[in-house]
Amino acid sequence: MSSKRSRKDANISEGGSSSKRIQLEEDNKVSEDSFLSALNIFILPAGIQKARLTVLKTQVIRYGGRVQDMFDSTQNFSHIIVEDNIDIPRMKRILKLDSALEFTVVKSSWLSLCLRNKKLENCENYQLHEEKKVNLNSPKKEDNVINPYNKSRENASDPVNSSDYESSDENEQNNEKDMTSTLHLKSPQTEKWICAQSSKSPKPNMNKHITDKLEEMVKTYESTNDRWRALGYQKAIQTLRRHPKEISSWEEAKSLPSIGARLADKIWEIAQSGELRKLKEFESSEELQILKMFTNVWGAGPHTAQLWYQQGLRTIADLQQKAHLNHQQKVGVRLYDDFLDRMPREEAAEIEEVVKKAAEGIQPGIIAQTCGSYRRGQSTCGDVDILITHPDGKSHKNVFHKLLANLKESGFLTDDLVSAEETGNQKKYMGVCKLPGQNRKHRRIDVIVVPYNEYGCALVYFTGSAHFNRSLRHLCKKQNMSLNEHALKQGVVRKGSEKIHEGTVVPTPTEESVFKVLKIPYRPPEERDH
Ligand code: DCP
Ligand code: CA
Repeated sequence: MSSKRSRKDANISEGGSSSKRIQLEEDNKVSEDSFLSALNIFILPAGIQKARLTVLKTQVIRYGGRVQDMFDSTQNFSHIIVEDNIDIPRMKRILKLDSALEFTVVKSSWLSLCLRNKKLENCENYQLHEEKKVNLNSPKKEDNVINPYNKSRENASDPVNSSDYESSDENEQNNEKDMTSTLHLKSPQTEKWICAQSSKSPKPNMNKHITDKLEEMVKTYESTNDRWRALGYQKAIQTLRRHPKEISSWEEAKSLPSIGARLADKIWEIAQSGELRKLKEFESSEELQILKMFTNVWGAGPHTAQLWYQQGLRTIADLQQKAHLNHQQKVGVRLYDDFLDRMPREEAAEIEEVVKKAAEGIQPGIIAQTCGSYRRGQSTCGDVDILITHPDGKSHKNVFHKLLANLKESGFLTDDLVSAEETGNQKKYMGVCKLPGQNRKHRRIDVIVVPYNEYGCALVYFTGSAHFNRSLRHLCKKQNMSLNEHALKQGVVRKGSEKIHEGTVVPTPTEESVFKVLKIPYRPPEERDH
């Protein structure tokens, strides 16, 4: 599964280092109208009244801040906002966070205070802290250190990282159960897991005429921020893709996992008539079409789209002329058409070649490998994700800045979206490139530099697909392990969704070793295209 076009979740976490405070000047200007411009927040809806939530979100955006619609633990949030009575364990349970907290969590009354006083107030007295062993050596995280690389990647579309945020625990558990059901086929044995299976199904999708229409429904619900409907449809699509025969009755649809009566109605309607009235309705709604278009601007999510719509903006030209755009949105608007266009894989190969050559010129022996949909063998790619490392374990460190400087000087890199994002020992650049010559389009490019001892896990992660990765992570949980782009750990102890022991790193020098430790058969990249 490929994530939404060129825009993706923040793949690498953490923020706040001083080296990052070189963001484009534009982002740092704080006028009265944008006193919240340093905020990139996520508001946990649990316990907050819907109307108040809407007001908070709208006001934060109104004053230059960013509000992420979905929680993704890999994002660089400046703050997580919670209702005043929510404590950290409850927040972590709702968000299914099981590692130590890396975010500044603040009570919602702090946000109200800022909005009331029209200034960014100190949040110290409103901050929630996790109870943990005191480590006298660890520096205290400053409250108001804001990561200037808050990227407004509002369109995070990883449903498993999202949550219904319903306030009852029962709902939380149901959601977890529900989501897991799409990741394995209702069996604890590892061979039944999505990640243990080849995406090259022996049979083609017998219900493509149905899943194509349902995909359109997902896109619409994503653009209106209706994540749970989008997720419901996604699960049904997965089920239908695997169904060995064409659906021939309502009952047949209804009998399948993740398909309830209402979805069965829709599926049966398409099966019978080839059409879906609801989709037609959506397609004829000017508002929905415009929201969809606005959420396709890089750096804009459903809330920004809604705000623009409420401001009376209707076209991309309107955005260009009248909207208050941040730097990334300006690039997204200017290159709107180019970014929407998936490039042929041959072009991705040419882009890889340019980067590879430049990297080798800086550091002989360097490895530059394009991952993502390209490595999975897809014929078109939304962007190019290039992973860079060096087998000597240290020379990769010299490459990041020099490489980007070279590629900018040659005119290959035309725009920065995120100049440098660091997590642990990994560094990531997100930007725009253009191959030399006539009639070339601007293309989205990510360059990620990783140390060699993290290369195996980084390769697995950045090769994806995102759905495959989610399945891997769930399988890890079942085996008391954890996996991210840095490392595979075993002996992880979880209490509920909380990690009470981080576990120990298992050396995984290659992708094969990751599969081996997880006790699933190795799948080459083209079989991970789930
Ligand atoms: N990734 C992930 N979870 C996400 C987003 C990304 O695990 N929510 C990983 C898996 C993806 C890889 O990062 O394959 C690259 O992300 P892309 O968004 O570039 O996705 P693809 O390359 O798979 O698709 P596209 O062709 O649309 O770029
Ligand atoms: Ca990609």
